[in-house]
Amino acid sequence: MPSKLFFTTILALLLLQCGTREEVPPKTWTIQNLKLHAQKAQVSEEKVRVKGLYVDQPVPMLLTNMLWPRVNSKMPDSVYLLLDVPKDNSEPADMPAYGSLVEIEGRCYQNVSGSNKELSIKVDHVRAMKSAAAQTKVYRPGRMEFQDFTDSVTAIPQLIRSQNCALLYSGGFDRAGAHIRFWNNLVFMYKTLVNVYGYSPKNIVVVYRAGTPETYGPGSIPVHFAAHPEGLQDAIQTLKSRLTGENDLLLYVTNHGGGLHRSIGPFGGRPDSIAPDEIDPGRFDESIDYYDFPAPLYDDHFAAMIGCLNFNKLIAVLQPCFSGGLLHDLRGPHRVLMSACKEDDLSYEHPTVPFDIFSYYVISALAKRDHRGNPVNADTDGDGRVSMLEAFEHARIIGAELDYLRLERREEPLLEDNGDGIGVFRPNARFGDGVLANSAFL
Ligand SMILES: [Ca+2]
Ligand SMILES: [Ca+2]
Ligand SMILES: [Ca+2]
Ligand SMILES: [Ca+2]
Repeated sequence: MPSKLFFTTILALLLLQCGTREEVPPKTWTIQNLKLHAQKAQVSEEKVRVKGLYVDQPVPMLLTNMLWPRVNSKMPDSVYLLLDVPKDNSEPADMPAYGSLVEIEGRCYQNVSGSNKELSIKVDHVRAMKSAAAQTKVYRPGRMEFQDFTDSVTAIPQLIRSQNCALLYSGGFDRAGAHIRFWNNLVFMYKTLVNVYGYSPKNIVVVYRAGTPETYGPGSIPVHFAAHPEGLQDAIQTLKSRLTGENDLLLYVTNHGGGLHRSIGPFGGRPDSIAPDEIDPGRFDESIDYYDFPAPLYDDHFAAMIGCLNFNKLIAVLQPCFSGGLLHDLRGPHRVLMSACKEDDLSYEHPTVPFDIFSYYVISALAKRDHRGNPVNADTDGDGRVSMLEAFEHARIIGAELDYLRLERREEPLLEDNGDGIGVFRPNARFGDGVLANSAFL
């Protein structure tokens, strides 16, 4: 009898304990602390609560700050947390608005995606921290907005086909970093080259993410190679066979870039220790991201690859953060190089359309229309053609007018074409940087 009483007591205690455990709410974490915790301990189906800003693009995530998805530099690991949203809960009506502050409850787990070890939350509950009405409306980048652009461009006659070549590149780092705007930028540039300037599709090499095109929207373009070292090398080999020394090469890079930020410090990139060539005060090599690959592409290697190509003239439009630092590496005669920002600074997404600011205005100027087909006239000298100098000036002036996110300092595009590797913010057609760009056309 005493033993029966003993077991009953133990059973009651166990049940009580289990019941109590069930009722203990999961610990509330910040994104940063949960990431630190996951680095130290193995997390597996651990129940957690996390607060953050919710976004659903390019994949569902919590963020510490809405600036991160806007800049063209890889997000630090501590500022975002991937979310697994259950299918039956993924209807827009059930999910919070883009950019709103939420508390997520769910179970965290780690998996390996490409070269990255990712921490994700399987979402059980989402609670908005403010009512929908109280939320500040945040611009959510869309996927279909360039549909009108593709419809508005008509193919030009076979008669005036261009012999020029192009390399269009975007890596994106990983699925959390590969923004929709990178693809939109590529599509806008590709359509402009083919439909407005008569580039032959066989002379345009597209290197993008894992090597396959996005499937959304009717504006799809071919993708030839994956954005990893072998893919880029294959792209260079292809261009070698297309370039004769008499045709031009357009190089367009839209992506994340790394370098030395003037106030934040290192942000990717690397100290210029291997074959030193840098002249900036920080002596830093800039980098461009691949997709799902552990190391980035450094400017020295990129410049060497471009340098082995036999083009008549190189026209480069460089969108990544720190892209001003690529100008010195890529310098040379017969080269018009333009960057979205300075060597020590970030470049940004456009605040109201799903493109990057600098790229959007350069491409619109060249296309003579925006992505919706509205006419754009950047031909300031009225000769009926848009020179690379006119396209740069159009982007520089309109970009400067955008008081984007009330940033203390906006991005400052640079143009370099006199071969000294130093870009200027105000080029001109008569002397120094700008002379070559004034006579350079697609
Ligand atoms: Ca370098
Ligand atoms: Ca550099
Ligand atoms: Ca003109
Ligand atoms: Ca210069």
